[in-house]
Amino acid sequence: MHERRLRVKNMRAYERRVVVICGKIYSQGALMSEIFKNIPVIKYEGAESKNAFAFKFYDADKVVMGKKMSEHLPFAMAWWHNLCADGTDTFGRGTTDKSFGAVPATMEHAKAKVDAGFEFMKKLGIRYYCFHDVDLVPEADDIKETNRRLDEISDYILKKSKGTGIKCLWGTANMFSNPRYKNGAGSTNSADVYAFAAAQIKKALDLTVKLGGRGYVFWGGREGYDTLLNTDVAFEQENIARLMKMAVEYGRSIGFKGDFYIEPKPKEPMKHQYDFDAATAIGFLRAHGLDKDFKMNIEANHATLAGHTFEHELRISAMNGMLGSIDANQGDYLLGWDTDEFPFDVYSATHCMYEVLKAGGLTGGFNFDAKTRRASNTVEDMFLAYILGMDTFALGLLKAAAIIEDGRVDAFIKERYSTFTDTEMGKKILAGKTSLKELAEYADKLGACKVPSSGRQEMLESVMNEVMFGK
Ligand code: XLS
Ligand code: CA
Ligand code: CA
Repeated sequence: MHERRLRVKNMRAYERRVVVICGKIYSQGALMSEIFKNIPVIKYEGAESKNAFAFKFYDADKVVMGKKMSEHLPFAMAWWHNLCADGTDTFGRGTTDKSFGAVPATMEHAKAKVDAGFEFMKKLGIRYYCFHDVDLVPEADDIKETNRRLDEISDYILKKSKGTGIKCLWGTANMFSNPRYKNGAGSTNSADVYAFAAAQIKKALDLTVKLGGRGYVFWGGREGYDTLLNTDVAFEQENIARLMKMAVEYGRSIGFKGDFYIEPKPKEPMKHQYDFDAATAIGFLRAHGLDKDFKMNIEANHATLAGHTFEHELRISAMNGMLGSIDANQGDYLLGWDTDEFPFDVYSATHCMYEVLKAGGLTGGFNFDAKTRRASNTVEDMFLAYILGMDTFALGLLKAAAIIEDGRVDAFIKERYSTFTDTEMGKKILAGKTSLKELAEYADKLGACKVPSSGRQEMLESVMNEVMFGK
């Protein structure tokens, strides 16, 4: 690589060094000037606006069902997709420049990402971010050096966040990219790798607490297996539970009061992942006595990969008291993998917000675990993508509130089960005060059983359309 160093006068107040690599200019040393110069602060202008750089539906202070939109929707920026991902895919290298004027894979670059991230969040009115340890700094060969870098960058983030109100939503350790995790982290066959995973979790928890995080995520991308011919599933699952227990113990000992989350996903990168879906993860947590400290972080795209709807996963979590946080994205029904697209499906967002409203809100928030398409490769696209996602969920919130206020769906569901709530025998069943013998005698007396009432699915879907699109 041809590298030429020179010094130039900073256009602003002080001198900074720049490095030219392959004809591109990168700065060295912290540059405090505006990074997204052509992007304004994004404001709410309403549905009539044709300004691409304005919210049409996300009106932070608007009160919906007694709470401001910004409180219903604690949005978070995903450090990895927004500040690190450059459009690289299996077939080609990056299309998007995320250097932010610094030499990639240096601490200057790490700081430039912080500068870019905070400017980005401030311009969009986003109050939270989520991170993996290695999104923040380049990982060194020696973990002690990585940890030193993490201390330096977290000091810088804290300084940067002063007076902004911007905080961490959740942190996590990346236990899937480094080759040492090829056989898993908690589920690895190597005790040394297990120790490295523990060390990363410990540090990521320290960072989460330092940065005011509400939650800590376990996404088990490599916790699973490809073939039973080389795998002891029971052994691996117990080791994962041991690691989680140690994480809870350590987290509580350093004052972490938030929730731990499991983020279920059925596959990718492993063929079979242990946290297949919410029901599987909840069963695992209960079996290992972890259910008091853990909740779910439900990702829309993971739900559909598991063959469920987003709202199904939310409902299963909520009814078990374990709906913690949401990774708000969407997949593509024609592609069978995790595409992490920015959400535009208002039906899905409405179903999601219906579940969230019914559950009384989230203890976590809405992290946009989403990336712009490879072809959408400009800084403008980064903003346009978040405007789309935030507007989609704002619309979802408005429509879900309208469905609840309309009342027809709730009334229908109540009526649908009324043979249990309004008849003698139904009440006895619910109270657990009957037996197979008594029920059999009751059935005998009935002789023939009536077919139950219509499910009226089409009528209810019409109600949804009417509430969503009617005046
Ligand atoms: C990957 C996951 C991951 C988690 C955090 O599919 O979505 O990004 O959210 O490790
Ligand atoms: Ca995903
Ligand atoms: Ca995710």
